[in-house]
Amino acid sequence: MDWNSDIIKNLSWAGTISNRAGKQRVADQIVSKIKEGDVIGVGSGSTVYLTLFAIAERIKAEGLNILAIPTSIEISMACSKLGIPLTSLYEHKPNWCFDGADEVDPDKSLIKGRGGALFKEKLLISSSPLNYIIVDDSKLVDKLGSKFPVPVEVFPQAVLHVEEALKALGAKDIVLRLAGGKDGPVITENNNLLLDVHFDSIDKDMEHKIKAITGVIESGLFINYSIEVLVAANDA
Ligand code: ABF
Repeated sequence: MDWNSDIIKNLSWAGTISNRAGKQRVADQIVSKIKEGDVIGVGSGSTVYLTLFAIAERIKAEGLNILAIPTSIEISMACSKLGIPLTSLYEHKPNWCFDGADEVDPDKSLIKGRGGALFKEKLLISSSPLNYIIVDDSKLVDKLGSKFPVPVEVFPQAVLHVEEALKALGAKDIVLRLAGGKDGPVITENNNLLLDVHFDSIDKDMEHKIKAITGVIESGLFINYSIEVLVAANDA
């Protein structure tokens, strides 16, 4: 693959990263946890990218043998570019995984899925015995849904049925996610649509209530998962 091609250069690891120094410190904490032979689930987001760069350095410097299970095509490409060997959930169970989030509440429940990879992110976190969530302190909220909507991945033919069922659960605003803001709907890697759903309040059963709607593939609500949260203090 030509890693200097325009297509590859436009992937998000080339973008600007806010609070880079803080995120780098959290990334370094993750990297220090890696042991020879680990199979590591890799989520997405800017802190995850910084962590991948640091993992690649350890691989080069120490000849460390590890395998990564990616949550998206983009992360697969980033790992390949950086020389981090890949595997899948068919071949390996992860020893642990790390990922970002959009919101973290005081109970360590999360909203994730701004990048659209929520289904594979939840699959990986559910498959892994140990999960680190890496965020900067702007992601800490008193109440889930304060800053971000809940992304819901939906089988396309079910979108109107799901919209109605979400309204019955109290959704006050439901937005079909559009590519580039206007160029037709975002299609996920699983060929589904994404709804961004605003709720006034999100109770502890909401994740299960949303999942029970026929046509819903997954939501970005992660309530009461077994995770450890590492927070990057904002330097600014
Ligand atoms: C993934 O990346 C998503 O679930 C979440 O939406 C996003 C967070 O990215 P960043 O760390 O760049 O804010 O974890």
